Amino acid sequence: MDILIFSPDGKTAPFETGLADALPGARTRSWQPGDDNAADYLVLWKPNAEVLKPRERLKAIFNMGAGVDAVLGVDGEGARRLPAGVALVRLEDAGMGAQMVEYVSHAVLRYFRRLDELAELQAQGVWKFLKPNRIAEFPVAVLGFGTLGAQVAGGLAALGFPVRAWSRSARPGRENVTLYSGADGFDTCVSGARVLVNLLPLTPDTADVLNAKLFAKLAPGAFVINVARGGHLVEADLLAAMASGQIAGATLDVFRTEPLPADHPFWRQPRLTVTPHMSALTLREETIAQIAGKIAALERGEAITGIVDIQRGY
Ligand code: NDP
Ligand code: OXD
Repeated sequence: MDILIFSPDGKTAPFETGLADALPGARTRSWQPGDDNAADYLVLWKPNAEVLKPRERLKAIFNMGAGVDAVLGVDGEGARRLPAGVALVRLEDAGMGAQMVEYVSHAVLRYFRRLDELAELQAQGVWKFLKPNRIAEFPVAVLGFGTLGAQVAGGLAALGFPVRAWSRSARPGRENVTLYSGADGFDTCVSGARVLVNLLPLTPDTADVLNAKLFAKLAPGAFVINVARGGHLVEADLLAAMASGQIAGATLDVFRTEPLPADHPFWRQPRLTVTPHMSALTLREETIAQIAGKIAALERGEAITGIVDIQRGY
């Protein structure tokens, strides 16, 4: 069995070794320009068109991340260059859920406990009591109730926040999380929310979802947390909503252009936290174990989870 590995940063050697160790008999190699030789499996992140060219024996493509937007392209052009009949498989959690819960909980609590305002007062040497927020009156809306969104929603509910979440398909929520779906559900989910968390996949349906219309539906002075993709956020709308006070602040981990350009206005917004796409890192050991487990299952002729629906885009 041949496994071909690609990552634009070229740091594929540990995956070659890890997958070979986990799958005795497997031959692993890192892609080099011009390599159009046969492979049974492709393991990749942000592939170029050459890597995705049809190749003999290819059975499945494993994406080394949860989001497949870099493979499919937001307008679906990537989907058209995928070899026909070959399953695209994404990472499911692989240690990212716990990291997302930590990151988002921290951002929500920081805003809820008014810690940024207190830090500003401290910088001015001002001892001033700030009225605490009441948790029961602090609804948080989580867009996306999948592998990561459901864990984040559950974590925030466990802290005591009234949590609403939004998914494409209608189904029951979970303890202390009210789940909405569809366009009507969207409005109810976000209306009056004090915090908005985005954990949707980037697809043609979800691109630009964080926009002025949505910000206007939130409670005045709400807080926005985007940990999904930069293409979800209309950046100018966020800056305008922050200037008007409709949005008090934001924590952003993902951007339309990454790294965020040095002259981008987001760097200079005092109430905006920028982190370099690290709210939930792809963990090497967990990733290798998950992909190797699925390859072994496919080789035994068993079904696997995490297969992307190309039409839906996630
Ligand atoms: P999942 O596919 O498990 O979940 C996606 C969720 O979004 C599902 O609940 C799905 O609904 C919902 N959804 C999709 N499209 C729509 C739509 N049009 N309307 C309403 N709901 C919709 O993805 P994950 O939870 O694993 O990951 C989510 C995203 O997080 C990734 O795609 C990636 O972009 C981002 N990410 C960011 C990381 C970072 O470091 N910043 C790390 C990892 C992931 P349904 O349940 O009905 O299918
Ligand atoms: C992912 C990511 O999608 O790291 O896994 O952004």
